Amino acid sequence: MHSRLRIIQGDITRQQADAIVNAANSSLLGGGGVDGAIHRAAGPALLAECRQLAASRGGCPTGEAVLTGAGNLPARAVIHTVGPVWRGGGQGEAELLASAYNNSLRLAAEHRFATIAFPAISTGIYGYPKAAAAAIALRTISQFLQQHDYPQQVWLVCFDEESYRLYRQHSEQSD
Ligand code: AR6
Repeated sequence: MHSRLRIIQGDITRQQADAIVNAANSSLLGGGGVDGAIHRAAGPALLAECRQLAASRGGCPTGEAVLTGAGNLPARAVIHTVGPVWRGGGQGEAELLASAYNNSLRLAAEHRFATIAFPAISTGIYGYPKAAAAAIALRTISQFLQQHDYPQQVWLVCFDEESYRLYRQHSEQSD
């Protein structure tokens, strides 16, 4: 695993990173899971900004990412990305999941963010198998870090025990 990548267990809304990533949906108007938790913790300023973005650019397509402020969160910014809904694996899900990570990292690099925290995108409500998603997350982030100086550190924040275990397993395999 890349030395600038960390696997941690916890709640992403509590992370003091320059940016935390939200596993959003294309409407950008909020939802359940980590999206709901981020909006609850950030407060109405974040939703107002998301509404503006949704109106001005019609939301965010799957695999892409957009940046907003962070309202009341300890982070400075939120990068909203949209992972794919799992439909059996034959609908470009792996490429779209890798794009969600890459486009989020690209925004962080453009803004010279030192630290960025990711949840396990698509592995909750969107149903992506957790082991396959963990392998893609680790591989995509490691490749990006090899080619870029920013972000300096990436934190993979696991909310559930299973994601934490899978990330650790996959990271040991790729060492
Ligand atoms: N901190 C870190 N990770 C979390 C947190 C948290 N506070 N809460 C949940 N997770 P999900 P998706 C983990 O369902 O699958 C929303 O309605 C969770 O354990 O949040 O990409 C959006 O609006 C899981 O491992 O996102 C979309 O409609 C991971 O975050 C849809 O859900 C992702 O689970 C997106 O679904």
